[in-house]
Amino acid sequence: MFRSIILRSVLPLLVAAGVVAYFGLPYIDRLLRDWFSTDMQVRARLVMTSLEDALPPLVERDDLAALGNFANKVTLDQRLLGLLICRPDGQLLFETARASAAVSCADTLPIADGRSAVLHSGSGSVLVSMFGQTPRGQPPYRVGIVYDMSFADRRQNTARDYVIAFAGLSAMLLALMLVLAAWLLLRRWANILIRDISGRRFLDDAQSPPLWMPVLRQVRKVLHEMEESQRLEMDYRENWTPQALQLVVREQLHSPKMVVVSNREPYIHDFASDGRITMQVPASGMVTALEPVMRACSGTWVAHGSGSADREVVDRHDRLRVPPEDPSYTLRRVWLTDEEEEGFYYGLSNEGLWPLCHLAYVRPSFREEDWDAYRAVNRKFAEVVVREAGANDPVILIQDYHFAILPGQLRPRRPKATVLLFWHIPWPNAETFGVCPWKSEMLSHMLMADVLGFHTLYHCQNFLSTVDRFIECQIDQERMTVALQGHVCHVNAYPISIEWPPRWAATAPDVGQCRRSVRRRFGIREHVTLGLGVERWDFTKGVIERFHALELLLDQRSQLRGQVTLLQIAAPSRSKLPAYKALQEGTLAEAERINVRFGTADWQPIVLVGQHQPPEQVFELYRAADFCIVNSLHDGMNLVAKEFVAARDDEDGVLILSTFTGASRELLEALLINPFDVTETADAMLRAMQMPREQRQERMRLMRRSVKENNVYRWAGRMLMDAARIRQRQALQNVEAAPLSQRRRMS
Ligand code: GDG
Repeated sequence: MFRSIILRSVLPLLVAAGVVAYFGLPYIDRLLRDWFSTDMQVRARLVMTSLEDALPPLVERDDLAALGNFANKVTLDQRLLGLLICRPDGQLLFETARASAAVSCADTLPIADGRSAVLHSGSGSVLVSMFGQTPRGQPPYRVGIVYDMSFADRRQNTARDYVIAFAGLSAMLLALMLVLAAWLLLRRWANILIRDISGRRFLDDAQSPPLWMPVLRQVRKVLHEMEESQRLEMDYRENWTPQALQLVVREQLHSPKMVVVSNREPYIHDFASDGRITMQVPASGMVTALEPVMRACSGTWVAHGSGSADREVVDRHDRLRVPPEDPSYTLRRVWLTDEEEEGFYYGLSNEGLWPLCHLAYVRPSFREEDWDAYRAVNRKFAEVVVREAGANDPVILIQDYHFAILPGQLRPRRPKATVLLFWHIPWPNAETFGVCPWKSEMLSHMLMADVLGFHTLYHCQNFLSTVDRFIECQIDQERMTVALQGHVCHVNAYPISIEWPPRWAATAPDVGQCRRSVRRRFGIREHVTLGLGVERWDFTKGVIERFHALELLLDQRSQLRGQVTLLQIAAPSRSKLPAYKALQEGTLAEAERINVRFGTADWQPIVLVGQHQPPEQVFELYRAADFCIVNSLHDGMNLVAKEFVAARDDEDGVLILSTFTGASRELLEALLINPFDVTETADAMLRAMQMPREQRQERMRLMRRSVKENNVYRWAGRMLMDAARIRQRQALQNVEAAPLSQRRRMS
């Protein structure tokens, strides 16, 4: 491109300058010569005027010596060569030495009186001006004043050199200006054109290709970006990816400081029995969902450092970069005392709010000291978040029921922050929530968030009617907003999901191999149908209920004994709490009872693994199973169901799913059951065992498409796009509210 600009504009200009110089120089020469001649003539006339009075008596006396002296005085001017005095017929009367060397009286005959002519002699050119004199009583004579024209030649040459240099330089300068103007015009044109086509701004200042980059390459680069961006925009609807999410953060939120806050940390470091430090990814739906989002967006994740070796691996600011294999964000650990953990985590969060929000019929406990600890820990996190957020207007994503009052604690400290609170568990109806002794304080603090997210519309509506019942505020049911003390909170449903494609898919063995390896590991024979359950060991997940359903099935259909095994992974969770301890004991006892009742030497109806499994092994289990059962009594979403579907790239396997999970709103091709109905659950197990392969595949195909489209990048992307819209609206309101003088400064 640069070469072509040179060829097309600079060269023609230089050629034009050459042509002008070639044809113009003789003209300039003539012009200069005329100027000098005229100048000489004027000078000659002046000299003649000064001679006019003194000359006639000297000529009359023929006093050559006096004439010589007189002439010497007059010809002090270096350029004046001398004088000639001739008779009109060419006879010499007098001449100075330098004049005679250049010209004779005979040479001057063609020059009329009062005229000048340039004559050329061996020593150079001279200008001779002739003046006729007719003194009274004397014969006429002519005075020739001879000027040296060689200085004019020299000047002419210098002047010509200057003219050529000036013309050349001007041409160069013009060419350069032309190139620069063309460059800037093209750049602007390309930018405007592309922006017009796309309706968006692609070249923001930070991203603009450097000025020196050839225009065509710049245009190509911008077109490429546009194409990429359009592809990502199409992806928004069908195929959300980490790149699409990054684009939202960059383009719509303008890359703010992102801070995620949760109780559970994504990586836990513990001391093993031999003293080594081990690392574990906890069994947590929140971590499963948020971790890939943070990998894509980066930023800081603030969480409770709960591992026994957590302090060993952080820096002096309690931070460490994760994930260990490819660090892309910062984990900032917050330390809690045993008392804080007791009241905040075990107490109010898991003995109060967790059972309150899940209709699993476990009675919530509310203790004043737990509430105090809850408030204190929220305050502690608020301090850390404010410090980590640094900037004035960060985006803060608060996770779950552990931090219901955090939005209210952050708002006064960071009024310009965009605060999102996502509630990972169900929201009960107003009546149920009404039993919480601190409901008003909790709700009004929650409403200080800008965005309040739930998995389903149903939970949103429950929340709005709870707020309506207990808080003095303005609710816009249509827009789902709540205005409280001048702050507007947007309530919306964002169904959470998992990363797509799943991380382990690239390295997992094929399904056949997974089946063989899992069966070998757990002693399950080839012909036995393998049912799978994977959960955090929690009373909401319906583990004992599914055992009862299997028992009923085996009881009613004795031919199925020896034909089906339920492999149950139960990762211990909140084991300190009485309800969870009782659940674990109850689960173990029920599994044993059923195994004793039906089991044989080479077959067990239930294989219960009460231990946390590495995530890649969980993935292998999903691939090995014939059916997966998710019969939660109540579940915000349930990611196990989605993980099972995502793991089945062989498009096989049956999902049994509780209608009391958020996931059942999306995975309609699962066998949907009421988990409280043991018979229905048992029937679903039977259907799963008997379902023809084509039907299994058709259902799985449809569910896979749904999980792929509604993946976790879409979940985060939709929330962040809403956050971006709110930020833009707030910025506009600030501008409109500002006094005119301030507005001018802003713009
Ligand atoms: C809450 C809401 C909502 C389980 N055992 C192991 C293990 N897991 C993983 C699963 C899954 C996660 O734990 C459980 O996710 P869920 O969504 O089922 O449930 P919660 O932890 O209760 O999560 C829930 C979720 O938040 C997200 O919003 O869906 O409704 O209750 O990813 O794979 N992971 C490993 N070993 C195990 O033994 N590594």
